[in-house]
Amino acid sequence: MGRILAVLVAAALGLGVFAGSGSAAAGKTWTVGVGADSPDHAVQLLDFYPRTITIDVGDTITFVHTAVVEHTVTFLSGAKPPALDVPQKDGRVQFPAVVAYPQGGPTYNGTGYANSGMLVGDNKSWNVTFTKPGRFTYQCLLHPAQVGTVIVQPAGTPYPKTQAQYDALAAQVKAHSLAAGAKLRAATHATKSKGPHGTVYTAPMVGDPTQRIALYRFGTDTLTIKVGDTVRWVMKDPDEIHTVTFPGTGDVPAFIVPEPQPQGPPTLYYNPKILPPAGGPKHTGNTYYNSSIMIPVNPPGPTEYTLTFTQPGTFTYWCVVHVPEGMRGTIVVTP
Ligand SMILES: [Cu+2]
Repeated sequence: MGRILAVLVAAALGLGVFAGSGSAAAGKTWTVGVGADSPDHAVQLLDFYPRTITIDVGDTITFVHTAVVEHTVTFLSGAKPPALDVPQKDGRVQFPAVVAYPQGGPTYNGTGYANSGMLVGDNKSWNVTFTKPGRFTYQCLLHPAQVGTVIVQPAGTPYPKTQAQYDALAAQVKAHSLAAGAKLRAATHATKSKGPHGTVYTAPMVGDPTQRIALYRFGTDTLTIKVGDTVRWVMKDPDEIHTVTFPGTGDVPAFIVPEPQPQGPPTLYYNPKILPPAGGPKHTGNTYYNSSIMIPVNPPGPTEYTLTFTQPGTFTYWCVVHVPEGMRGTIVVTP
């Protein structure tokens, strides 16, 4: 008897007989993509797909990380975003846990702080169920112009779009933005000017926040110069941070150093090696040179870094923040 009942229940579920009763109360689950990039990761789209989604009370959104670079999905409910750097008494600078790790959820009613934590690597998705109607904005804490909106209608309100329609629109927006990013990349080069001693090359780090595009390259991937010439890197992207770091003969330093704790997740610190500038203004050989973190806003820091090359050779440098995305450049210094 029990077996027959089980078979009937399974058949009923398969036919959707119960749809509209028990399963509807659980709400529908939607998917929003977080970030996107070009296959070589040079063009980063700091966006959500779709950017605005309309759902009903009781529905859940699964935010799925769809890029390499870290993002967060963070509902601030009108509060200010937390600082990204917290100086400690011992001189180290912490990357705060409230940014790095999930907090709040799995429901959101329009108040309080609900954060996915950094979506990166294995931490690929975050679920939130919306319990109150309203219009709620959220952002990536690491890229403040990356903002999305969830419109929550009262339960049972017909949906304006299906997931398939959102996905199709998102694919169009993504393709358009990737094309714009490719154009920006093609148009971005180091420029030459005459200095008091040799040529000065200005290498721009750019993005287009109005189109939510960031370039994770240094303008000209391989720049060939002469001994005595100067390279000036200029950070112009208000929605990003970068470094210019020549590792020398060592490894590329980590940006964030985790410190294991007796309990819970590790505490995260900015690598003290990359915070201060290093090496001075003259590049005299294959040793460590570092710009420090270049940041135009929130709060503004250094936006320029200059090196005069005094020795021939081939020198590769990295942005230590964006190593997984291949943000590197090479200076070839000819005699
Ligand atoms: Cu970078």
